[in-house]
Amino acid sequence: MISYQGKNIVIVGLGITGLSCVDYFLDQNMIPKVIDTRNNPAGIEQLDKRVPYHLGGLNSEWLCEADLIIASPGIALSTPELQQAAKNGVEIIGDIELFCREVNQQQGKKIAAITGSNGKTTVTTLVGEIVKDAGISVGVGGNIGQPALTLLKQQPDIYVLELSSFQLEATCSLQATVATILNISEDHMNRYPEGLQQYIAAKQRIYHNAEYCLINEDDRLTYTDEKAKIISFGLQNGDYHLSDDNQYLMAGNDKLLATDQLHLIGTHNYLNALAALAIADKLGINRTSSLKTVTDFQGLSHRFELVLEKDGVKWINDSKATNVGSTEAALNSVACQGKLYLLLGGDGKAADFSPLIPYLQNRSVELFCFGRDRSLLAKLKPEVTTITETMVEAMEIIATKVKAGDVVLLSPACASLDQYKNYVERGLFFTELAKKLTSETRLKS
Ligand code: UMA
Ligand code: ADP
Repeated sequence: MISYQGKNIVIVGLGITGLSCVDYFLDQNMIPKVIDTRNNPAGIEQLDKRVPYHLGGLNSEWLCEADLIIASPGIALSTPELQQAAKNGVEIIGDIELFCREVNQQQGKKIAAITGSNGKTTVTTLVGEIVKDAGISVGVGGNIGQPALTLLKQQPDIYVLELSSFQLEATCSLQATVATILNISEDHMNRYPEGLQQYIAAKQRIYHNAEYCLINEDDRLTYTDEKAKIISFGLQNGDYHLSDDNQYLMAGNDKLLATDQLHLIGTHNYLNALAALAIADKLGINRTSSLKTVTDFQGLSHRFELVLEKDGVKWINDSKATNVGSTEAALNSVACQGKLYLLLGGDGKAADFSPLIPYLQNRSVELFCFGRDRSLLAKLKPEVTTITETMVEAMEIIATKVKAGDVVLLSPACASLDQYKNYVERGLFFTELAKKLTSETRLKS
């Protein structure tokens, strides 16, 4: 373990990242200090009694006296108190940086590092499954919800990390075996006052010192000038691509898998499968084994998930569509013979929703907009929009209208936090409500 003995360490944020950092230092018999701007942060009950903490604001004195600050991803590095500490010469890093410094000391460990505006969790999970099924020990973590530092104790041969732009901003020692930016579209603009370019720059950090960079041939924003070995995936072009008719996943001229054999649905998911296969190849996984795992992979809940098909109506839960790009992917992939009832709503994080407009033209669609940004969303196609305060009100109306051939799609293009604990709660609520409302409709008829 790298030693931080004698250093005055301050951890900012007491969520799961902050707690994992506290554990990391306690394991070295070092007692860090902790700050959280919230009065009652999630991790306070689990915090070791020996650790001094400051809640309800940032303690500038502690920050400026620190030798090292570990900032959680939820706290912006542009926060004035952090900027002041940095000006005073205090080093500020994130948990992923602590993790990378440790792994760089270990011989023969491989890291697959995955970022992108959308598809990170799907690809990270799939690569993790591929490695595990090949009989190689694997640790899967990062933004996916398992803090990276907790993986060190397992000592796996391969680490598969989902990394957010927030985590990458505070990381400089990552040396991935293979690193990818799956795609880039606008997200988290409330954290990037300088705009998209600042968000892209954070994502691009993933390629630094990587052995292989996996780029998306169809998305120039994922390209890199790094002096690494470049591989690519894409729809028509790229080392890994789809056949002309989308019927096969291909590597060069080799047919890998027929897409109708996959449980994953939608073109975006075929691209995810290609990216996962490319990563697995560069990790040295046996191709036959990888293909079997991809074929068996069921996809993840709340991501373009068909949760109910009843009386000819499909109800799709895509609650994890928390930005415009993911809703575009859903609208691109949804097959609907009748009318599409699209539920949009929540906190748009200062996004520009207008890229959705072309997907709503020349299509039999009704929009239901709810939550904080409902009025902004309603501007997309006002003539066919109903505005409600909540998703429940919208679904109660939809349930009275749907006919065989129709699709009800929750793909909100927004974060859920204005009305729900998280996207999972929103997705479960949609699913339960769909089941309840369709059974009531049947009783009535
Ligand atoms: N917060 C404060 N004051 C503080 C510190 C945090 O108000 O002093 C707030 C943040 O603004 C945020 C919340 O507390 O709303 C949680 O922030 P955190 O940094 O404590 O979060 P953790 O619980 O440590 O979880 C973080 C990631 N959260 C964020 O990036 C906001 C988790 O990603 C990640 O799974 C976890 O570390 C493990 O690596 C979540 C996420 O929403 C799923 N990520 C964003 C996304 O995917 O779009 C980037
Ligand atoms: P992330 O971890 O980046 O948020 P997820 O795999 O959890 O990605 O998927 C989030 C949302 O993005 C879901 O709505 C999903 O259907 C959609 N999605 C998944 N893969 C892609 C992709 N390659 N391009 C665009 N949208 C995608």
